Amino acid sequence: MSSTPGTRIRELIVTPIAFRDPPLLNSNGVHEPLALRNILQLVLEDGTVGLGESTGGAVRLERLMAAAKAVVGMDVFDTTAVSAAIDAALLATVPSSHERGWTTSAVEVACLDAQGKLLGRPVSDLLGGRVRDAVPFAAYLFYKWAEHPALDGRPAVGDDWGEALDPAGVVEQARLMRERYGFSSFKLKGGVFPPDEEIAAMRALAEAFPGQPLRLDPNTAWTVETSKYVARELADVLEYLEDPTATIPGMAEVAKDSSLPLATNMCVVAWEHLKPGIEQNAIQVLLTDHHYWGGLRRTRELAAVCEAFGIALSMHSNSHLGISLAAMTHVAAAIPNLDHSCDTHYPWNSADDVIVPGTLELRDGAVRVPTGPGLGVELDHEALDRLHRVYLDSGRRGRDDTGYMRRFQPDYELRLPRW
Ligand code: GKR
Ligand code: MG
Repeated sequence: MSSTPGTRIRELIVTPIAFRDPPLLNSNGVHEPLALRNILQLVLEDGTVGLGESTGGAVRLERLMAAAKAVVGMDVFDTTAVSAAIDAALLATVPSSHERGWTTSAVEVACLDAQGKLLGRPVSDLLGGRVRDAVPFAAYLFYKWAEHPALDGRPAVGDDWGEALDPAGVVEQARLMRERYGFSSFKLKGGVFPPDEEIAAMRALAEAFPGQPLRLDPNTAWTVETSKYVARELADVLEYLEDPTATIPGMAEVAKDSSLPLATNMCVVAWEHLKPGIEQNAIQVLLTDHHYWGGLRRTRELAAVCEAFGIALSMHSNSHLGISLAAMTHVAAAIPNLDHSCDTHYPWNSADDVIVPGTLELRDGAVRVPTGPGLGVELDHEALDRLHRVYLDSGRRGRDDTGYMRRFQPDYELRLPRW
């Protein structure tokens, strides 16, 4: 591809950061006090900067650094070649296409942000234009402790969400989520307590929020038989049940027995999983995630595949900040067949954002699609420097929910399925 002077990539700067995260429980343990992300600044020869955000940790950081070497001198509009160059650079050391996808995706988002800035158009326009002005999100509810307990001389760290360890606590958290952000659909992260307790929590939510969409995601904490049982019990309560059990064949077994749609962000996470997933009718809803499906354009293509095969679409999230939220919002705005509100961890982490406040706001359970050039968000350099220092000082280089849980419950074991 020929390139206009100035549109070639001069440098890709990757900055690892750490930000506060509450003690959220899941089937693997509990979130540590700091979550990790990598922030990308793709600098073009003319000085334009495209932003990206990806999961954190030393392993992903190293791959992004390899990508940074591979893309120098390439044209920012040539995203297919940019992704191919990164893929080729990682192939020998990263055999999984899903794993390579995390890296190519982050860089593609930064390219699209830069393209939008050069053209003076929002990223949603580069994806075919927005079909909605605001993107609906679900309240992402977690069982949680009231605070991170004191540890190794560090005092306890509380937050303003309180404890949620039973149905009443979950309903209270949902009320707070609705009060603060206006959410009208709710997802509970399950796989923490025995299934009957989580069934009771979902029933309590249904009673507290009649007619509002609800979903439950135990991250494969259950056997096929337990999953069938929960699916039967909650058939009239949930819009979908997410990853009750592991693997495509496991999910297919549950689906045979259930009228409740099954959703995943765990067993279909790469292009080669689509064929078996569809052939075995393992899933009825796919949670897309541009962070590993190859970026925003590939997510748009994935939506078309899902449309062709009658698979409904929702969106997955991990702990994240505003650059990711902006990217999620742009791509969700450009997908006609988005059937469910998207997931977001943003309320848990937004206090430590790296973007200048003002553009992105969760209001009435939705985020208005930014209309400024590119992603429409601006990097707060001071916040980035501060969170980078937090990362360096913390010594943390990966996520370990299980290890952290063991600090408080030494006999805690990671067992999947647990029930
Ligand atoms: O943050 O604890 C968490 C979630 O469990 C996250 O790790 C999952 O990737 O949100 C995710 C999901 O929907 O499975
Ligand atoms: Mg999930």
